Amino acid sequence: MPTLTAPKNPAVPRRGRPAAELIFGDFWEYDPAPETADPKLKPRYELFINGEFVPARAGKYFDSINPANEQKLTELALGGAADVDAAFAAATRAFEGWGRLPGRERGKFLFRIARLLQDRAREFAVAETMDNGKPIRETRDFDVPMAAAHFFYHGGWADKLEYVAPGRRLAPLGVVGQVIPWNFPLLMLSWKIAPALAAGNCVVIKPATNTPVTAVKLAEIFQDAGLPPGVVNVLTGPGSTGGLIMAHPAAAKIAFTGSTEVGKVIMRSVAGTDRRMTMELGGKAANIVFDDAPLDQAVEGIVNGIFFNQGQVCCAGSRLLVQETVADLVVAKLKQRLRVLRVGDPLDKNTDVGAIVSRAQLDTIRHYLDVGQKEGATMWQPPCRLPAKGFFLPPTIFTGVTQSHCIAREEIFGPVLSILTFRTLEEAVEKANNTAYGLSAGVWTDKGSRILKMSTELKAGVVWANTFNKFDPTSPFGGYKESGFGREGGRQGLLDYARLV
Ligand code: TAP
Repeated sequence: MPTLTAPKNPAVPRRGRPAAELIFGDFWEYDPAPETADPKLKPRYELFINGEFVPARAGKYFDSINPANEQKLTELALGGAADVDAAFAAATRAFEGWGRLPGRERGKFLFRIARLLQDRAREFAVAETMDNGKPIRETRDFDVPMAAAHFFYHGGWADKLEYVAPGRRLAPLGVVGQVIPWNFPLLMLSWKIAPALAAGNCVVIKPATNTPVTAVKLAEIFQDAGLPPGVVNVLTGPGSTGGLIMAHPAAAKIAFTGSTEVGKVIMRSVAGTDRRMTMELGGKAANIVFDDAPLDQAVEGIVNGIFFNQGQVCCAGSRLLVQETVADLVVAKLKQRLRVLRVGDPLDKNTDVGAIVSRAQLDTIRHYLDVGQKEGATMWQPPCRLPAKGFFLPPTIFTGVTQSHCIAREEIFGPVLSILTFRTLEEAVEKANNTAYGLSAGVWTDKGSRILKMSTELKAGVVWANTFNKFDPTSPFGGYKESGFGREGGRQGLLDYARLV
């Protein structure tokens, strides 16, 4: 039996005598609870072009690394210019048939893909966790089910497209070039592929170099679902391959999710062409807590907002704005909560915070930790034991942050929260909107009228009220300002993959 010792941590301020805190890690440890399903990884994956797995023309491969232990997971073909041309040629041929297929037939393929993904859900969850470093709890309960939900949802639309824009018909655009990032690899694939196929388009898509595994595994599902050859082509490879896809003359539309920096490069490369574009870019969301908010729930929302997926989330609540009257209390409660977050092996079912996706991303985040301290903000991390190998970082908060600090303005894309305060609603709006981005925001308050006022005033594509990071295929998602344009999900997302006739 473990012996109880005096609590080591400062108690949350209260009236009267401070209550003793129960900090789990001080008294006892969880037993390991590793997920053991087989991710069924092959030693090598080829490109998926015209319904077949084929080697890259140049015969080159690159490694995918497990960020939790720095070991090689598998190797993947490195697609180049000739492969991009072959993929677009296959997609253009496939469009002749797919674009004319009745919607109810296209829908059947989407439903089949969704069901096959559900059948292999555990295998995909483990593969995603090993490739990306995110906790198995998240891949199992969020990434994979949500990816299947996107295929189901869009399967349902495929034979009902006349209701997307009542009184008008929707026609597909043709071949769509798509490039996605590493933070939600499977989910971003489904956000991109499902609406494109439902509307009758064919696809050439590139996953990120850091996380290509679930893309090639999803291609196996396309084969098993009997998807006609060429309807979806998956090209693994570096950023330059993404550039070739975005600039390819056969692309009727391009859809990019990634950093604002690369989004700008792509937009410059296609300036002057008439292709349609969707850009889902970076963010620096304000999560705003008023003094009448249910504070314990708000603290859960703050934790979910910035430590979900190690903070590597475009819409992460990376700027916390707290009303001055409750700021000390919220920070104290937050610190208490962070002490019990479990950082470590992403395959352990009890892990809350897994590995950062790559050494390069870890270095970027650490750079921001230095910058924040040099700028004069106060950094705090809970005591935690990090694994000896792998790319891990404790959850981190900065207090004493001002609007001009880099850590309040730039997207860090890691488990780092910058905390600012405000006195009035007007000041909260002004500070929240004082950013180049406009992807998401959160509001915590007891008053419905204040929620309505804030959601009108905040310049963000999504405003969550008394919750954070809630997603649904029916709900359009996208940004303002440097967070991009176009929407994914819902009726609006379908309109971005079609012409109105
Ligand atoms: P990026 O570095 O921009 O990479 C995104 C994708 O673009 C990767 O597949 C990358 O390939 C590729 N790429 C790199 N250079 C390219 C070029 N010149 N032309 C075409 N493609 C190129 O972003 P990331 O680091 O993977 O992801 C993090 C960023 O994505 C964050 O800023 C985050 O906010 C944003 N994000 C936004 C959203 C939405 S919905 N707004 C969702 C998720 C993520 P390589 O991997 O091979 O470099």
